[in-house]
Amino acid sequence: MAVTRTFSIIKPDATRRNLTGAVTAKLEEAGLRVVASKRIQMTRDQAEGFYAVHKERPFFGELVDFMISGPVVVQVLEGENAMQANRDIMGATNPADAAPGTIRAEFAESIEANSVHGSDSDENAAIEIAYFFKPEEIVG
Ligand code: RTP
Ligand code: MG
Repeated sequence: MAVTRTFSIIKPDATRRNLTGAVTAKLEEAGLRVVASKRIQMTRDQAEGFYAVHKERPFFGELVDFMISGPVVVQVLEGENAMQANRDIMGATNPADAAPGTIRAEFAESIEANSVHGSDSDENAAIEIAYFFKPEEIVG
């Protein structure tokens, strides 16, 4: 299997509860390596641009409000089949459906305040990484 990169966000519900380290530990235990990381306060424009794909969904406005409600930690993760490995350790979008041991099962508060984002394809991973990081900020 190829070593690839994916993009992760530790969402405001997790930073608010001081779970940045706990979430990152789960990612590392799953074999992923953090090769870039920064804590930022997203602007409304930045969040709307990031979630543009969800613009027509009924939860778009609430999602943007939530994502700018506090700091987030944006990260680039590297590992074997990183996108899928990250999706697996994140668990299902709704924590009620998330498998035991996953980040969302252990930490998420609700379907919206679900602690983490992870890219859903290698193609989107590349787009999302470039949205937040310059190449020289990523050190593999
Ligand atoms: P993510 O993009 O954050 O990694 O999560 P995902 O792929 O599992 O979920 P997606 O369908 O892409 O939805 C993006 C985020 O929108 C919020 N959401 N709220 N109120 C709702 O019904 C609802 N559904 C989704 C969640 O924060 C979800 O992660
Ligand atoms: Mg998604």
